Amino acid sequence: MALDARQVQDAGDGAFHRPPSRFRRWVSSDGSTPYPAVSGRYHLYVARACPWAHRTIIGRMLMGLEEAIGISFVSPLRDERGWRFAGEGYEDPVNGFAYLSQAYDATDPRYDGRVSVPVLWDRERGEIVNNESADILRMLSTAFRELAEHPVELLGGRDSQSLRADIDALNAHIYENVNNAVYEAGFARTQAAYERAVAKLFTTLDELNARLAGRRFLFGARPLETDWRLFTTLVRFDAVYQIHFKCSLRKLVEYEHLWPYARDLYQWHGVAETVSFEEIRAHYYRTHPQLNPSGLVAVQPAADFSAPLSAARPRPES
Ligand SMILES: N[C@@H](CCC(=O)N[C@@H](CS)C(=O)NCC(=O)O)C(=O)O
Repeated sequence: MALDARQVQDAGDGAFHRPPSRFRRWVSSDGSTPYPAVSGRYHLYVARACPWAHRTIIGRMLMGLEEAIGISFVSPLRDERGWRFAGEGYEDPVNGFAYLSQAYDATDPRYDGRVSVPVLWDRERGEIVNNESADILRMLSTAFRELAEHPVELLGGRDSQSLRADIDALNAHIYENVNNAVYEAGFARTQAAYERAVAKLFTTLDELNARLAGRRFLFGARPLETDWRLFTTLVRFDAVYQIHFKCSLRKLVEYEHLWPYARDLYQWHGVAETVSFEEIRAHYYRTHPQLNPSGLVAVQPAADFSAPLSAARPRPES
């Protein structure tokens, strides 16, 4: 499939290289950019299947930005023209687009890069503001804060500059060794590139597991941005990455601390409703024919994200 061939960027080393996102403009609350944070002006285009888009779905929900920022879902299955609004819950009421590529064309007709989710769309200017999930998640908890119905602190507190640096550093570490490493394992073209990706992935999961022995979340008692960025990979791990991307050394459920931690996040108020295992499994198993030519969808693993947490890890307060 052409799109996947493009996604698997091979620099000659058999390794998967994710191209950088192209639209990186910022919404602001202080007039410092041409994109002021205004209720009703921006719209999110997302796929429930996608771990990057999932970050933004969670961020919008946690902050209570559902009224301020609209959302549309693309179908889990991309066709030869990419992400599609195929009807039956997958519609674009804002622009009536049939394909997400129309949003990219409207923004820059010469754009020839990947048509990826998530996309933050500006209804007023009729263009994409940003298509990088890390930026969008950060904007949701900062620039959009004043529009949020129940804002939560995802960066550890306004005055905490040193914590902000730690968050950025751990985000980068987890991106390189977990979020993107599963793709590097899945799309590697050589045994060596695959094994390198798997090695760094599990070294890092082991490290994170140890870190969580002493604390409920990565930075303490409350989940921050980094926890949610890790969560969207963990929640897909056993259902997809462990099988489809051959991240086979261990399963999430085998980790003493990571598994209850992932359940804790899943059971956090409102989060389970953002997870669609159906769409996740349908998307991965049926969208990469080079990895799964039969298109058969692996059944959902029995381990239950809703299973009660032990008293040592109490259920989150509502
Ligand atoms: N760096 C981007 C990556 C987004 C991304 O790769 N999304 C995937 C879905 S999981 C996609 O839309 N791929 C379409 C393609 O590669 O053509 C971000 O974090 O927003």
